[in-house]
Amino acid sequence: MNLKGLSYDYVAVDLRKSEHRGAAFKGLNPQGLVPALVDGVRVLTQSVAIIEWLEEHYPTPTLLPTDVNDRVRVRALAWIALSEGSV
Ligand SMILES: N[C@@H](CCC(=O)N[C@@H](CS)C(=O)NCC(=O)O)C(=O)O
Repeated sequence: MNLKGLSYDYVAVDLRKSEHRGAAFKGLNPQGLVPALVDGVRVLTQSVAIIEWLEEHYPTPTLLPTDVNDRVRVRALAWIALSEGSV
């Protein structure tokens, strides 16, 4: 969101205090995992889904390469990183 120059309110969720397991946060994301992005009434979860949503709603500046073959490589690398121990 910073790279795209978007303004937003940041709300910290302290995992050390298990705030992500509390009713307030689970009301946003029943999975109890950060991040969660609230856009009005819509709550977005899952990092890659959030990034893809940001890219589609705010295409400039792009986070992805312009070449389709480069884009698929970036997406593959993202999924490799996320599949290492992620839910
Ligand atoms: N696949 C999810 C993974 C989210 C995730 O694992 N978040 C971690 C922090 S990086 C978390 O909330 N951990 C809390 C827990 O496992 O209890 C995504 O990409 O958003």
